Amino acid sequence: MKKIGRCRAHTNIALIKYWGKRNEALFLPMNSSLSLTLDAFFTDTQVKIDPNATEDVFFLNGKKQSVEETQKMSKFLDLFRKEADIQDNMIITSFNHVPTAAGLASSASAYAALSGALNQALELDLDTKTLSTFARRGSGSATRSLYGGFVEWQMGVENDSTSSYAIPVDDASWDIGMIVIAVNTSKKKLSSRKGMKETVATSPFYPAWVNSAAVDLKEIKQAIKEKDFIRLGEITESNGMKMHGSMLGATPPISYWEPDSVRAIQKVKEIRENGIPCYITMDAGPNVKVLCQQSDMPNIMKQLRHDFDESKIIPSKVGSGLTYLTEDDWDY
Ligand code: 2P0
Repeated sequence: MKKIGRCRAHTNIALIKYWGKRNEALFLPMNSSLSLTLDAFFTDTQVKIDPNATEDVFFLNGKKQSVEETQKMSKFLDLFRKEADIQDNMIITSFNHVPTAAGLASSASAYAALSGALNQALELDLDTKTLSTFARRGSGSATRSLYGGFVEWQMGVENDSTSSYAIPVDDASWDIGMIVIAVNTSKKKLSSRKGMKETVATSPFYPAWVNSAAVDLKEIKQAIKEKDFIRLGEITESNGMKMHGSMLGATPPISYWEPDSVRAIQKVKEIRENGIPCYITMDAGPNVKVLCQQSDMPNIMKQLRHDFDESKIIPSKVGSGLTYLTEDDWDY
């Protein structure tokens, strides 16, 4: 056994959203989703297998994590221990490179990087597709962070855990970019996990959301194939809004929006009406992400700066898939 593994994974933003599980224990989603991996936000993780350690230890950004956080992590590590048929404890050291001002959840890049580092440390040699089924069980969205560019997370069949994995769709190397407008970066009051569960259980719009997401996925894949940016943007914006619509139908209603989210949406619409194609999407938080062409980014950012503080506008190029790091790369 190698004993040490190190890996980098980038975060991703869904263009066709995942919002609800059909099997909570196995993190099997209600619908397939599709995302764009972002270069600007990533997690580096090192796994050290330590047969002498009496418990798992988890450091995040140089800080030892609480018993509660570590136990959550240990449950995930158990999946890999079982696969490798070992019982050793592990020291996990993780660094998140998500600008604190970005307000982006890091669970996607975190569980993807951890999965890669475990694969290496335990010498499991799992292929990326199989590894994505492991990452999925840390956080659903992590499934998609194993690949770069546009990535599909296939919902799979019934309760078969091995059938729900990520596949690369396109490397998105055709003038694609994203700008994050960070509206509010404090921790959200309602977690995605709870928010999606309540939406599935109580929203009468939920079945319509699931049906619509399937149609959107088919169409967005066609738009990607044809490199049709306008169509890509239109479907992205529409799909995100429909997800938020399904939440509004929950009892009690769920909304992650804030006044500045609406202000950002209106601004993006205005920029679009002035002739630059750009489209919004939002996740389980108030921040607004703008899908655009990379060549238009300087112009869009200039216009956004009229209404939003410069520190709140964060551009990103398209990100790559998992990168295994050497000892030399690990300069923490
Ligand atoms: C997504 N989100 O597709 C959707 C859109 C938020 C809105 O995946 O319970 O942290 O760990 O599987 O992946 C956020 O939820 O939830 C998310 P769990 P996750 O990106």
